[in-house]
Amino acid sequence: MSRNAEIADLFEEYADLLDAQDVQYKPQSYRRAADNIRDHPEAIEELAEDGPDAVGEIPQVGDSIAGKVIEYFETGKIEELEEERAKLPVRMAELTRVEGVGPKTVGTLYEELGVRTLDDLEEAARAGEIREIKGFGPKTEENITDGIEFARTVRGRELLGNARPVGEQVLTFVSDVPSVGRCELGGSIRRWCETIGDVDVLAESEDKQAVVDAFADWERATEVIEAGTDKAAIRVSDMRIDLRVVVPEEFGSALQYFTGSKNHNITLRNHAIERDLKVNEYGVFDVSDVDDPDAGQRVGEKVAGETEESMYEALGLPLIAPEMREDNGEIDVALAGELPVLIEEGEIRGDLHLHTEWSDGNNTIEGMVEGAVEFGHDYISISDHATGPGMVGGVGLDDDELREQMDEIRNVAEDAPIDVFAGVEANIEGDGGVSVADDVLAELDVVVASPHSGLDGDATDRLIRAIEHPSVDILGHPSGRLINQRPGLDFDVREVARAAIDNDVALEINSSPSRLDLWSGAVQVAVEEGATIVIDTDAHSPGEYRNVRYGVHTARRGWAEPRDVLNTWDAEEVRDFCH
Ligand code: DGT
Ligand code: CA
Ligand code: CA
Ligand code: ZN
Repeated sequence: MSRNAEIADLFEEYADLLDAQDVQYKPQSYRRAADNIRDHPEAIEELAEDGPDAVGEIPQVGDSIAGKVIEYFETGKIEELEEERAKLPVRMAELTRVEGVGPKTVGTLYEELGVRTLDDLEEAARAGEIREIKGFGPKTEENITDGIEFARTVRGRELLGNARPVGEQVLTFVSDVPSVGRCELGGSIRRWCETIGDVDVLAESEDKQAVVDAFADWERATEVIEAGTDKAAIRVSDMRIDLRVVVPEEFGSALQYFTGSKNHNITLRNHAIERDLKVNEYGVFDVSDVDDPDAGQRVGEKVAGETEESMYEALGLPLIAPEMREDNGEIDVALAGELPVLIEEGEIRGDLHLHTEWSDGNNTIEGMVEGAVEFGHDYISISDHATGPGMVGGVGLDDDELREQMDEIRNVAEDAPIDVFAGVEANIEGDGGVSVADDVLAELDVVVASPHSGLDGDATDRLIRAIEHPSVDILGHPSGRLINQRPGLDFDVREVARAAIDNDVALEINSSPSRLDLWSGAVQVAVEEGATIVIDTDAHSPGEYRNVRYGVHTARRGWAEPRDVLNTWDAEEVRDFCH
């Protein structure tokens, strides 16, 4: 597991800090470098070992950036970044979480009002100071006030897409500590929740102290929050990592307990009590001959604990996938022997929503095809933005440009080793209309329609009208939410799912970590109704094809089976569905 994302984050922060001070061009080049580092298939720490020239092989990474990468691996910091941090001592990530507040606004607010934190920002807004700044005004101030409230409710929870790579790095590190046998992630990150409070890691070892010590000494830890005899907590990449070390006989029970969710565990415990069993982090115990089952943690006869499977088996249940452990009826369904056979990452065969430099993507059609071949897809659909509401700065293609691009896609498709469909991502207008001429839509293979504007209020009718358009095949990121930034549209998921079924439209799980839209609860309703789901990445570069796993696990959280998901089907079946 590489450290590419960690380095990319640093350069993005650097770009934000420069942007905030109105530095021209440089931020853009740092952002491009960050994107390419994040997407690069080779581990950057290994390139760094080979020296600056090797790092400079990454596209858009010049001598200066390569030098900073080397500096970071050698000294643990980048001097120039430290200087910028000192010049602008603000909580950039926290402040830019407020919708409508970007790095430039943060720079201005710091300069004019000394705003460093969310609290400062709220105080300034409440005192009416923001409207006084040149170029701001009462409307901006009002938007900021609304945004702060939302930003507060999400403070401290990291996106799964940021937490998961860090969690996997921790796992690799702990697994390599001598004496460690099995090692797994637990908690919300193992259940693939869309946001993560802290990262839980569980290891088995007969030498707990040695594992705790190695963990607390990890070079990646920026802080040791606590370190005891069998557990410790450190901070890595601004995230809290909790480690617990247990003996092998209790690994399964501890993993089951610390995976949660809390409510799943409570329902499981009640189920156990009805069977004269006691379940906790130390095992499953038969307490039928015990006077007081609450007399201690390990009372009764131990009947399971070494593996998670044995835990569930002792309770008369098949193993329930971590993604399903949310107390949504999974224990009853498991008891009835009716657990769904969940979709798996390897079953995805294509991607039907992605962008090229024809709109706001950063690669060519050929480049995206090549990336898809490497990733192992059988087919993709090129779906650049159409012009329309929500598309700013001339990003979207008009009808003529879409026709021109269609010719180009057909050309590329002829020589491609996989199926390449001609698609579009059209905008859903305020009344549910679709922002591309009907005759153009009719010629395209795959039409995605998504909301990009007017992203609040109830939108059930608006979405259903878009679904009813005869050419629409996929409802893209249906709510338009951005996790931790804006809540997006409200709609009746069941009604939208029924309309989708009636009109042969697939409902998208957009796998972009800040979207995950549909979210798991909505997927569960849609799948229960019998709707078809499609798991897309909305990739703007080939590296983003990898994000599909976040969509797959969101689908698993919504109990989806492979047949429920359009892009587990073969290219011919997909072509038929979208005809
Ligand atoms: P997070 O970290 O807020 O994203 O969510 P979790 O689910 O990872 O929660 P966390 O880290 O507080 O605890 C990890 C697991 O430990 C949790 O999923 C279930 C278990 N657990 C923690 N506290 C309790 C509790 O009070 N009762 C029960 N039954 N389980 C608990
Ligand atoms: Ca946790
Ligand atoms: Ca925890
Ligand atoms: Zn898109």
